[in-house]
Amino acid sequence: MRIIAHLDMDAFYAAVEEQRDPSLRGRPVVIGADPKDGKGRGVVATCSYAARKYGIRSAMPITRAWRLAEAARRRGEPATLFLRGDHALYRQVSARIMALVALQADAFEEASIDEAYLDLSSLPDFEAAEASIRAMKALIREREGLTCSAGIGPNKLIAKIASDFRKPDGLTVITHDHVQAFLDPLSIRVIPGIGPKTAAFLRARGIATVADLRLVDSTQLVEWLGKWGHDLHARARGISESPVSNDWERKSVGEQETFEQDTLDRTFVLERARVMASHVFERMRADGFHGFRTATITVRFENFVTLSRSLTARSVVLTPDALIERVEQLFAPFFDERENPRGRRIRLIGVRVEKLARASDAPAITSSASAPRADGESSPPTS
Ligand code: TTP
Ligand code: CA
Repeated sequence: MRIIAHLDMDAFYAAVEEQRDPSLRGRPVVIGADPKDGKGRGVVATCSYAARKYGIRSAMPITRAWRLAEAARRRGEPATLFLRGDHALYRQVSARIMALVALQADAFEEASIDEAYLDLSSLPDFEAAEASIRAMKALIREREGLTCSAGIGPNKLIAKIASDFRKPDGLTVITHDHVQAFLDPLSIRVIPGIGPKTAAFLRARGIATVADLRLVDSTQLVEWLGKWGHDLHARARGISESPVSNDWERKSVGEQETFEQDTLDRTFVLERARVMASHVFERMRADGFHGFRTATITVRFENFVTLSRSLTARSVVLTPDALIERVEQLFAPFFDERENPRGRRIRLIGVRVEKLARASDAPAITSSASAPRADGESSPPTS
């Protein structure tokens, strides 16, 4: 039987800012784009729990966050501080915490800048695991002045859902025989992989909780959702076999940029895309990878419809120029009727590399590209 823990830092970027400047503590703090007195562009990266009380959330347009903050201020509540964010600092703090935590586990997996899985299966029981995680939380608080929320369960799926169950500074332990009782009353949204669209689809069919989902048989789920239906059938039962991987590889390196003004100026957009591609390639190298196989671009139009397109090479791509070439090829259709028949202006672009390779991984040398894979998702307006 396995014992797996998931740690997730609380309001990570905002908490790091509060730690750097204690006068911010307890105040509404938003990290993200410049709100420019309500005329800013871009989104909220994260915000402190005090700002969440105003309804502000990650990924919300910064203009909306600004309006919520203004409304709160007019009600006489504390004013909100908007910060651009210091990603180099967040990465440093993250690296220190990860190093601290990795030492304590049989296997360790860095899942994102502020989340990690730990395999604690060599401990005698869940009580010992709970004591170990409590000690880890105290250590992180002592060394970095930061709190995190943790979940312990028989697999990664349950550990992850449990860490989100009580936030901030929570610790939730779900032993094997309590998995179903824990999951059943929860919203289907707690299951990783169920986003707003799948949730709406399922709710329209009367499926709102994990208990509801568990009653749907797998052929029905597969009919509705394709192969992912199988996986979902297992997840509704709290089943997940995926290992905590010791030799963790970050799955992608990417960046995106919201333009000051929506534009269809091809020269401008492609120049930004080239700069972004070079930067992404450099960061990938700095992270210890020598190449990638998949290049992905994202385009968000003025009406917020967002499309992604990618190219996967059969062998590892090793040069920044080869990335730039792919990025140009992927963006080209967005300036004509192929991907942009209505001539919509572009609001945001992104560049990402995936299927990353370390020098020891791959025998491959060059770059024969396969056909573009249309894996983009159109999303409805978000504001
Ligand atoms: P999260 O763990 O999703 O959020 P959080 O740590 O701020 O808050 P919580 O207490 O709910 O866990 O993300 C971790 C960091 O990643 C977050 O501090 C900022 C960054 N981030 C973005 O830049 N954009 C986003 O849309 C999200 C969700 C996070
Ligand atoms: Ca977090």
